[in-house]
Amino acid sequence: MQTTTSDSKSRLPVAARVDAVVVGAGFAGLYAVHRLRKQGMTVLGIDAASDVGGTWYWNRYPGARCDVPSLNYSYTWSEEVRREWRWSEKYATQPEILRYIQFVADKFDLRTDYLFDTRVTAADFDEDAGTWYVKTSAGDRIEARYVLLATGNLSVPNYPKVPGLGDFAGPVYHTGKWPHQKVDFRGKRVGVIGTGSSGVQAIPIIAEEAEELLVFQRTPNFSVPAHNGPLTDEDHLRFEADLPKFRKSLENFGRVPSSAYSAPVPSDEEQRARYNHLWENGGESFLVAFPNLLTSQEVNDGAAAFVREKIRTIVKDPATARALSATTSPFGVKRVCVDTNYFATFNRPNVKLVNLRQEPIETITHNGLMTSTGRYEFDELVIATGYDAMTGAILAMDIQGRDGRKLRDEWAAGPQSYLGLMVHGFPNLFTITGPGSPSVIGNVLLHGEHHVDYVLRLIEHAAGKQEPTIDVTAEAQDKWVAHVAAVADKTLFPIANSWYLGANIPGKPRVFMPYVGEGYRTKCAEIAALGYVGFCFNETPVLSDSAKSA
Ligand code: NA7
Repeated sequence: MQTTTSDSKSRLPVAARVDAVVVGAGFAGLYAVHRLRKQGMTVLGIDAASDVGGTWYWNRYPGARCDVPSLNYSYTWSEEVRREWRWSEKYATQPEILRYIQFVADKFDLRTDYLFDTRVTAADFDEDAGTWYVKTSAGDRIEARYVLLATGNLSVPNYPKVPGLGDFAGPVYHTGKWPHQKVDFRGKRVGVIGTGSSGVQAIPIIAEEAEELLVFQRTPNFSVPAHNGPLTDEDHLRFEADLPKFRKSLENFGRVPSSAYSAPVPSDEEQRARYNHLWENGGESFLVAFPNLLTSQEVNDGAAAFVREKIRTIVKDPATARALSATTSPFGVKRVCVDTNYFATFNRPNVKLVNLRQEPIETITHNGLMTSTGRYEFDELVIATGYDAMTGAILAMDIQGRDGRKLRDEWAAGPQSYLGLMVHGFPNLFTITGPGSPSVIGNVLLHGEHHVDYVLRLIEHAAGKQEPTIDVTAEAQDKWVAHVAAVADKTLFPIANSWYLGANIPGKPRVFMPYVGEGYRTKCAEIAALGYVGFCFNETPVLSDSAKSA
């Protein structure tokens, strides 16, 4: 379907019928549009942003980078793109990643099938017609057989629930909704709330520019050095040669390998040597130092102690070093930050760490904030408090499936799904990298590609029927949800108050959402080989009691 990319405010509402609606113009959404079109279907993509990019459209804060190496964080589906694109650095910056996405969108002319500046507000399934009615903020009403939600796992900004936020007189920037024009911090006193990956990336850069930087930290995070650097043609060629091996490794990828449970506890010397080596190399591979790093408290304690020791050697003031050292959760079970000069930044005379565990924020004021024991003044405020992750963007839409069941009710006690891809009673609706799939664990871009490919195969399998519908059985869904929880429960992941569990959002059910087990792709392939067991094609599954677990 051809549309214009005009501003929603100045265009007339669209009423159209297409084969598929794709919500989101990030990596997964764009690939979905491309694949569906190639399959000969009419497609309409919809995104709230003014252009392609997804998370990389919004996250323009200083220092924003991907913490997965660029060569891995690239589409694998196009030989041409891989041949023509060169990454300049091991970990690409946000502007470079956005240029890459724009390059792909241009090359495959993907924007022509998108409505931008438009938010999907609701989707209702009409059982008789086998059709979804998708409604938008601009008054569009689109009929579609299939709906693919490629809404991203980290796309709904979370604002701190502190009084007085609206009273602050200066500019307030959320890292996940950063302005398009450069923010100039020169000569400014800046406050930053939040020290997750976004804060850890932004703080060193802001510190170089601002006159004074106050970092308000509630919980310190583990961070490992990136050791970023330029990429050469040889690096690209080497990666290209290793690509088949890399692809193969994805089949069995899982954050926690099955060998974790029988692996021995390595000796102290062995651990030290390995951690030293990985610290020198940099990056997330620190997380896979040993198969049982995320299952054995004893092994994990060694890694945590090693990182804390590194912090003590980098940060000169012992009290600040202590405050920056994570102690309340195991290493790696909250997303590990990958940084450039983060800890060393606290040696700068213009940077001060405020430990909110000792003095919680009481209120934001017109020129700063007050904690239980102090008053701090600053001119500009950066909020790096993360996202309503995994489910936030999906539940922001009012989605109604078979029998009038609302997704918000079905997920009231936590997300339910089969393979993190489909929800029982919501036929032809696909959650790309949805909760219950590996999604944010590892490389979300490649998990998105895999999901889109799988959806296309499901659609192909259903094709030929008059009014194809694809659903999943309640039994398959219940088993999968139990399996996702059981795998997580055997690890250290559920201990931490992380966004993986929704613990960062007050009132959100505490349920571990990503699939951390091994061999997700292999499982999906086996299910397909068995005739897509657990899915039902062109038949209404026996509907479970709606929202029975709420
Ligand atoms: P994160 O990882 O959720 O980090 C948010 C940070 O904000 C974290 O340090 C929080 O402390 C802090 N926070 C949240 N609410 C408050 C309040 N009310 N007061 C003080 N501090 C608060 O989000 P990011 O954007 O950094 O990273 C998200 C992901 O994006 C990242 O993992 C990468 O995958 C990319 P807390 O730990 O809750 O005490």
